[in-house]
Amino acid sequence: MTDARRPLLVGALVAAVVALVASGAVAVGALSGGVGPGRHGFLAGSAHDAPKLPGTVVTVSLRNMGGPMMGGQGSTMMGRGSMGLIADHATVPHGTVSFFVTNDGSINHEMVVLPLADSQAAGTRPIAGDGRVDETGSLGEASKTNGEGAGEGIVPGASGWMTITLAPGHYELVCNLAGHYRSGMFTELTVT
Ligand SMILES: [Cu+2]
Repeated sequence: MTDARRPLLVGALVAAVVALVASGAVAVGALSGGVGPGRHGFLAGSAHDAPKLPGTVVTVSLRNMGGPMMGGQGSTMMGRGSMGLIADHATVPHGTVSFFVTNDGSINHEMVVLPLADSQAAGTRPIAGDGRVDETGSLGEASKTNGEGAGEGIVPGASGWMTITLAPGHYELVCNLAGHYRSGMFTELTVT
């Protein structure tokens, strides 16, 4: 270690102490103040802000190992791999279908609806060199944080949603971020 770095270290130490004191003050304030106006902010953007969605609503949970939903349940909560895409419906009637998709993991995820041939099983799509599957024929996706439709991905703890019209048939719900399909982020949806 050189002498030149010492002032930096001292500075960092002072900053850390200041931060500690500041956080302590906040904690004390929260304890004595009870429910303050800032409290509600913790829920902003969470599933509690679910919009009213038309048609049959399919609720989807996106998960990965290490996410908050993992607590003690092990891989049974996850599906088939270290990541999972869990829907509360395996079958829905044809017509208007809405998806309310919550990221219960610790990294960004998304949900894309792809057609599934009768002869094809979910999870068997070829995976390209970039770790993703072909999205040809996609019927739509929920990949916007706290919003509808396509976006840059749903951040941990947030939700995205979309509404589409589905004809009878088989579909696959996937997360197509690099490597996520391979890790288990797919499930089949049958439309009757
Ligand atoms: Cu994912």
